[in-house]
Parts: sequence; C-alpha cells; structure tokens
Amino acid sequence: MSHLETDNVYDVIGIGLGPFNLGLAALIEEGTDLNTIFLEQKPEFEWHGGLLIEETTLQVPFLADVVTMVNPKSHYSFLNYLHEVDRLYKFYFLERFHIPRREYNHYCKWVSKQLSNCQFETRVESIEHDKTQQLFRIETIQMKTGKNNTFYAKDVVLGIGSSPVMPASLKAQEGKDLFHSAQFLHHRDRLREANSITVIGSGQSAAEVFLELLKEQPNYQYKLDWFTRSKGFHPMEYSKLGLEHFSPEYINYFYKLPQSVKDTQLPKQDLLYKGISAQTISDIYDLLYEHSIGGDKPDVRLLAKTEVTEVEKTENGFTVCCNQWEQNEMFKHKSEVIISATGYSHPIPSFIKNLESIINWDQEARYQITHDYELKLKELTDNKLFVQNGEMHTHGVGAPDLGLGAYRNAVIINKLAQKEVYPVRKRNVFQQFGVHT
Ligand SMILES: Cc1cc2nc3c(=O)[nH]c(=O)nc-3n(C[C@@H](O)[C@@H](O)[C@H](O)COP(=O)(O)OP(=O)(O)OC[C@H]3O[C@@H](n4cnc5c(N)ncnc54)[C@H](O)[C@@H]3O)c2cc1C
Repeated sequence: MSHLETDNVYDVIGIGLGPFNLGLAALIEEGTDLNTIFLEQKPEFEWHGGLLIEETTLQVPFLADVVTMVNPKSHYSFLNYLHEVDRLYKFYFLERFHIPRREYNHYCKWVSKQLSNCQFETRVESIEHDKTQQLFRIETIQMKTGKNNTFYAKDVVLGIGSSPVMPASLKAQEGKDLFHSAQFLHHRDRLREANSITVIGSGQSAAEVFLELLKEQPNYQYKLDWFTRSKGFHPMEYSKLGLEHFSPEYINYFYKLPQSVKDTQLPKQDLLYKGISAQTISDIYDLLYEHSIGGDKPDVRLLAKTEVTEVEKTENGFTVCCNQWEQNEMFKHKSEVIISATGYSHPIPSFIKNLESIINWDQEARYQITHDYELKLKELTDNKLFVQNGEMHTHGVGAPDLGLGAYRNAVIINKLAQKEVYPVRKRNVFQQFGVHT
C-alpha cells in the first residue's frame, strides 16, 4: 500500500467508537500487528450520555465488557479496570453482576484513553471504493476545525450504532419541550420547571426516565403521565434459558434460517430484548407505594394500550390526542413537556452513498451479510466491509447485545488477520437450537 503518497493508509479503519468498535480496537491492538485507526465524531468516548442516569445499571453482567468473553486475560477487562482504578475490593463487597451504567461508561473511556488507534472529533463524511488501488477512500471532517482529511484502508468496519426514532406525530413538534429520551439528562433543568410531563413508550429507557421523574416529583410537584400503546408495562425476558438466545449457537442457528422465516420470527421475539427489566418495574412499584402512604395521592397516571395519534402545540405546551385502542376511545390530554421514549433504529448511513452500487441489498433494501459479518459486495475485490450491530435481520436478536460484542469481534478479527487470533468456541450453552447442531 506504500505506493500512495500519504501516511493515512491503514489495514483496517473502524467508523464509530461505541462499545463494539472500541472492543475491536482493543482486541486488535492487543492481539495483532494490523495497522488500524478508529474514527469517532464525539470529542471523547461517551455511551448514551443523555441516559447516564444515576442508579441505572447495565442489563447484562459486567463480563460483557469489551474483551472478557473472548480474552479474560486482556489488560482491558472490567476487572483489570477496577484493579487499576483501585476499586476491586469495593466491587467485591458490592456483590453485583449488573454494574452502574455510569461506571460502564467510565470503564470504556478508560479503555479508549489507553489505545493508540482511537481518533476522536473526526466525522466520516463519505467512503468510496478505489478499484485501481484496491482500497477504500474515506473522507472525514474534523469537528472542531472543519478541516477535511482523507484516509485509505484495505478493510473497513462500520460501528455507528443506532439513531433515536420518533413517530411522525411527535417528530413534527420536536424541540426543547418535546424530545427523545436519548436527550433526557440534557433537558433536566427544563423538566424541573415543568407543571406537567408525559412519557411515551414502554421500553427500558421509558421506564428509567419515568422512575427518575417519579423520584423527583415530590420536590418539583409536576403532574406525571406515562402512556404506551403496548398491551402493558411488560418485563423483558430474563430467564436463564431465555438468555441463551444471546449466544453464538443461537446466532449460527438463526443465520441459517430462510430470510422469510427470520422476518416472521423477529417481531415475535420483542420481549427478549425490549420490555422493562423486572428490577426497574419493581423499583417503580415500590416508589408508587411509598408516595401513596397515608392516603397521599401523587399526580401520576400509567396508561397502557394508548396510542398518541397527534400532538398540537398550544400556548402552554401541547394537546396530545390519544386513542385507547382496545376500548376504541379517543381522548385529549394536556402536557407542558413530552418525552418520546420510542426507541432506536439502524438506518443505512448516508456516508456510504458512493458504495451503494457495489453493495448487495436484499429485497427490503437491507445489507446482505455473510455469516462472518462481512457485507456482500457485487464486485470481486480484496477489500472487506464489515458491520457491527446492523445485522439483526440476518443474525438475530443478539446483534445489539453487549454480551456478544467480543464474540463478534473475534470472528471479524480472525477474518481480517486471515488466521485464528481469537479462538471461537462452538459449544457454549446447554440447549440445542434446531434439530441439527
Ligand atoms: C440507552 C441504551 C442502553 C442500552 N443498554 C444496554 C445494556 O445494558 N445491555 C446491552 O446488551 N445492550 C444495551 N443497549 C444496546 C447496545 O447495542 C448499545 O448500548 C450500544 O451502545 C451499541 O454499541 P455500538 O458500538 O453499536 O454503537 P453506539 O454506542 O451507538 O456508538 C456508535 C458511535 O458511532 C459514532 N458515529 C456515528 N456516525 C459516525 C460518523 N459518520 N463518523 C464518526 N463517528 C460516527 C457515534 O457518534 C457513536 O459514538 C443499550 C442501548 C441504549 C440506547
């Protein structure tokens, strides 16, 4: 590759530095000689900053750090982090598997600061494939200075995560008084001034936001409503055999199913990864109980089976048009602030526009992806383009799961290095998925 007159030529470039590409950066730096750089638009590592609410925890055990599940001996394990920041005894006596989200973020930041291959404040604007050089050409912009730069890579790994989603009825009114739950902590002062707040949605984020608002309600005295169009405020599956769906075996089983079967099954598996943790439900219930002691009637309403159909701006907030779909009853509701906890999606990034003609798309305009997380390309080339956390339609519910990140990175690294750097174990769980193993 040295024939290009530039220093910016790499074996691998990672785009985005969330937990998945951070793990890739760490495992590559520790286990290979590959020349890599990981480009991130934010000024430093930050994991869902608007939702780093105190007392919230990871929904997976701490072993789902960025390396342990493939290399527990790594310098970058969570346990080594605790050791290095002098918290090992404190954690030992804490006796908890589910660590605070704020600590997971601090741990990831600690990892990123020690790696030489992470570059922040750099947004990727476009990628092109240079057939002659057999390289990807990546154009970036430096966030602070606006300066453009060009990088080249033999292989690229997309790790750009997800984007907040709002229904059209809410999106039209988005602003300081109506925002996605991803922005929750950034609007805290506004929320504390409000007379009435409505939370919409019933996933984990909605529940965490509602719980936090409920905790502060006695101090700030707002009216608090929580609506969801779901049938109820349901718990996420957390039985041990249910959790085995987040395993390499289930990925392998799911991958081999026909696409039509995958598309039918996935929506039926919502509660494996959506829904609310039983602990958060219990915390909410306990607090409602506490706030109602002695006949107190906190101004709180929880209403399921209720879809928001329209939101109109008024002088003092919003009029929210709702439909209780089971009773088929429409009603109007007033709220000064609305929080849309309506989930995330994985859009195809606009920066790959110039690659659209060489990528193989499926009938639903989604990536076609090999078992090893490589995008299927139309052209025969030496260059590989991988995706992390954009493959639920092909690899199943484990795609966004932090506990499977290290496994997926081991598979990707073995392909990038063209040798087995990190062994991938075939038998991990007790149950068998499918007739043939
Ligand atoms: C609030 C929340 C809590 C969660 N909690 C859990 C949990 O407890 N357990 C679990 O298993 N899963 C959890 N998940 C799901 C899990 O998939 C995500 O937490 C995880 O962040 C995904 O990591 P990622 O690396 O794919 O992407 P992200 O963390 O989203 O990171 C992607 C990064 O790419 C950067 N980027 C995007 N475009 C560009 C560009 N053009 N140029 C440069 N950089 C770019 C972004 O700035 C971002 O930093 C949670 C998800 C959310 C939203």
